[in-house]
Amino acid sequence: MESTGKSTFVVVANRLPVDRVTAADGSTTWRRSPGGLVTALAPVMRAYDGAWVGWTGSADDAPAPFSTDDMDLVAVPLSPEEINRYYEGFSNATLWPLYHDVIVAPEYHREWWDAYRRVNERFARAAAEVADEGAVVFVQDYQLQLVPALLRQLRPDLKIGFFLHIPFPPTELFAQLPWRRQILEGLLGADLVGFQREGAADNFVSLTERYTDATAEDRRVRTADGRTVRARQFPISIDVSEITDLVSEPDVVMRSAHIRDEIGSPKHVLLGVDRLDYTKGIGHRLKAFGELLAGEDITPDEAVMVQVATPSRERVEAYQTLRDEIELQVGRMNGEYGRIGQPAVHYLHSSYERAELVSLLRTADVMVVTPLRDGMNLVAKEYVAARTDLRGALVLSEFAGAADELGDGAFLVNPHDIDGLKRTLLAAMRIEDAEAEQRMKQLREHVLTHDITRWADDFLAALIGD
Ligand code: ADQ
Repeated sequence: MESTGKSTFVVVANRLPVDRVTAADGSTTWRRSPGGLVTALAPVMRAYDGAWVGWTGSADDAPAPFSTDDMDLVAVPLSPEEINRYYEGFSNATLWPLYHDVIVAPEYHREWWDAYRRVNERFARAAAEVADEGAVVFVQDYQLQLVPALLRQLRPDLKIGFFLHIPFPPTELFAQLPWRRQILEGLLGADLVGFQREGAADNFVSLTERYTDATAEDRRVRTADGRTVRARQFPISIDVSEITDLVSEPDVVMRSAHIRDEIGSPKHVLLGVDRLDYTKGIGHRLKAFGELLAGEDITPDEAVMVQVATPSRERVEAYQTLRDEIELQVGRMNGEYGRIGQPAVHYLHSSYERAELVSLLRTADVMVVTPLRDGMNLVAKEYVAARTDLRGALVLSEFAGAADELGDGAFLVNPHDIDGLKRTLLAAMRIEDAEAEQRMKQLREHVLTHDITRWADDFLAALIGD
């Protein structure tokens, strides 16, 4: 359907919340993509005649604005060179590693920065065109950190919020960035800047004092031109009802029992579900599990690991290297400890339907979430939501944002400490039913009362109500 007019609520994100579906006759339609953000914002979209500004995911793709699911969609085109420099380059090979503790060395290239700036300007112009007088604009994530200030220049009448889904690094790391002042000034164009963790908001505030002309008191930054910008944590969450609805489906219950059978009904099923990303600590968890098998703390009959590694950013070099490393590690472990029809690690490099993913979560006795750094980690929360049976144990890295909220019920670990990780995995495997139930109750109490809708409501109330 064609659209549109002006909108009083505008979301700006790298990707549009839809995927193109091509029918047999070549005609195309759009299907809402899965994901918490669009689910959370859909009711706000409907209520306020909302628009979403973003890229379709294909090069040089610029369909005219259109409507679907009560949302006006405004496509921002990217050329193949921009995809390479702005998206794969500056976003995913400069900012992503820099903001995740430099696990991989960030690359600094001036032509990537130029593309980042140009693309951010294009997103800001598109948002400025679609926003009604006095509209609320909600900008998402690290790919678009310049948009708040660029948009404010074009449209000082707007109320602008920004949310960063990934960590915000401390001074010692952020200071490396040749364009640190420009990024901070970009963010300071917002009225409210949201982070996953309190520490990230603190990092941002002290960095603005150090590298811009702003001054700060508590979490309020006073800009050189006299505006106040607030910074605060808004820990993101999941669509709890999506998971609990799936869990209650007979197919999912049956599938979960099947999966356990298919992997040889071991006493303990350990599960990891991650994008194949070097931030997720997949290698560390495999190493710890391998050493447990090597030391005969557990046998391959007793414990099996399932590792889902979703293909991700496959054109970025560090991701190609990581894939080789992980697959080598899995191959070695299976060569060493597996038997015919009975690998020690079931490694699945694939994307899955939600029902299959939830079936896996229900099968896992121990969910192993060991990122070296993670903004939040939704998989940890999805596991908790899936355990309506109050069983299972969550091993969670203290470097995931989720540790702030789930630290009491989860087994917290430092994934760099391989001995600690081994001890924790064993403790989680050997947990008594009563303790598992008590921990899971505690975890569920938090996750069920803090879902994605609450996150969106909290952020927008703080933005609009100031
Ligand atoms: P991600 O780094 O992608 O997100 P995460 O928070 O775990 O990480 O979200 C991944 C999502 O993808 C989950 O909903 C998960 O169920 C789904 N998923 C994973 N593997 C899948 C597969 N094989 N098939 C289908 N679905 C799969 C970034 C930040 C995080 C932050 C989120 C939200 O890096 O720290 O929590 O954004 O802000």
